[in-house]
Amino acid sequence: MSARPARPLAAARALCAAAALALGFAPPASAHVGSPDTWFEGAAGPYPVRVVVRAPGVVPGLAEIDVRVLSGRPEHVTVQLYGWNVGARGAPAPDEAKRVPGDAQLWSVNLWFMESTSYGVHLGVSGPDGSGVAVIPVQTVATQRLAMTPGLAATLLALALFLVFGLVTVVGAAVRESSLPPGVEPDARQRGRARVAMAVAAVLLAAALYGGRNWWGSVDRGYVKGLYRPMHASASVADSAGARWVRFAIDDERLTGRRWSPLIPDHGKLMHLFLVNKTDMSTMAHLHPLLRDSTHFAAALPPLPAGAYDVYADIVHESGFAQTLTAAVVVPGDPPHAYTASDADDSWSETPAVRVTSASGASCPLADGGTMLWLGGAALSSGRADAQLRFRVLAPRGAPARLEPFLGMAAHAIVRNADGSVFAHLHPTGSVAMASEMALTMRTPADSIPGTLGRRLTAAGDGMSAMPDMNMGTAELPAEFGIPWGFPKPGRYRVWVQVRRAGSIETGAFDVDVTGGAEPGRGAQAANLPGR
Ligand SMILES: [Cu+2]
Repeated sequence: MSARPARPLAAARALCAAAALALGFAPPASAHVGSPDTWFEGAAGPYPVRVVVRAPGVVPGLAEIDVRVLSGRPEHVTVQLYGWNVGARGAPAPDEAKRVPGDAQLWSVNLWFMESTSYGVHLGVSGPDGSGVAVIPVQTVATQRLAMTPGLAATLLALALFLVFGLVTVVGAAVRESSLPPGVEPDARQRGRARVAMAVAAVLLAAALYGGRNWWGSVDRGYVKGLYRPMHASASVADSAGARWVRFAIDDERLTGRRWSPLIPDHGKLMHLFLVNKTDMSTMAHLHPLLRDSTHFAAALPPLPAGAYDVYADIVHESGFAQTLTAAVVVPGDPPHAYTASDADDSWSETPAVRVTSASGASCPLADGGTMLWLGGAALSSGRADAQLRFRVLAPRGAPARLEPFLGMAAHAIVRNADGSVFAHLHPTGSVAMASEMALTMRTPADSIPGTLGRRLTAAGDGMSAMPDMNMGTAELPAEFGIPWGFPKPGRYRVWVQVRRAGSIETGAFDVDVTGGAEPGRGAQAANLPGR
């Protein structure tokens, strides 16, 4: 007997149910709001790479993948799509990327994403320095319905009219004179029969067109129904036992009576909850709520200024599917309450933001007396894979700061635009959720039962030391770091950057005016997305 599961069908059914819940019911535009592209920085074996996957916004759709091999002598760059629950045998053959002329480091390839699901893009790089693979989590969801251009509609309509009238004419001619010897004129009876046949043909064609229109409409409605609709969530503030709590509930009616696909910890936390002051973005809190049950979370609320707040919750499913849920909450002004953090890594910031210019960058004073520099010189909007926001942190006396890992990362950036239609949580590794990368990398065929992979990831030291390139331990980090990202659309953004120095979390805040026209690329489509 083999050691396979005794009831593969049952396991498969459970898996499908989990997939339906993680994917079918909650397919967001990746782990972010209003920024559908995936940014990744990591290593494919000996080759450091920076990658951007431009989401097509429709499924099936063609994604554009730009790969920058930062050093080494690559000869081949390939990409291969693995569905989250499908191994190498279920993956299509790898596609070869081509060099982009005029840029020695840049490679590009277009890839079809056929389903709305969680994919691991396996990026292979090989050459005389050896070969290696990086796994980039990409979530494909349909976020838009492409409209037909007037030109195409007019052309199709003209062709259809030509075919309809042509067919009716052919039927009439066939009935009228197909059986006549050459040169003989049809008589009145034959003309009459032809008119009847043409009328019948016209009615049948009209019925076929009507049926076709209904079919077109139902396919269209089905597609629109399957479009991204964020899971409904709500947040509230409650005082209990002398402390103030912010509660977060995932209360979407689509979850009623269904099992919720298991969550896995990202940076060791099941949920990262961000509160941003709605009116002026002057306050940002980054909390890690405790799990009350599978859809209810609560965190001690820091003493934030009273006001209306936008709430963003980052979660990752076992399938590697990451999503950001949104809600809103009003923080009341009274009574003053005692605050004890419910999670040691919770933080909030009222740091006044400094304005960034693309030429000179900006310098933001930190609470510990040090400084965070936004390094100038980079474009504030970019369509290619070399976009990176760069920062340097200085200690109070101006020397490079000795940074420590904060939640397993050198830095965390939180980006929100002025109207709240864009929100992103980024790291030096890009926009991908670390937990997604781990889930897609560590998944084995034995993880087909919901919950198994989550337990294994949790057991692997809060998921922090499970992968070699993420295991920073307590090693000292460089004072300067880059965060690969491109702003998805023009406008005013605020960017908060969090690092840890001497045991405390320091937050820098920057205001950025992103102009349009700087090679908008596919990002221009994102501007049309319903962000939330
Ligand atoms: Cu983070």
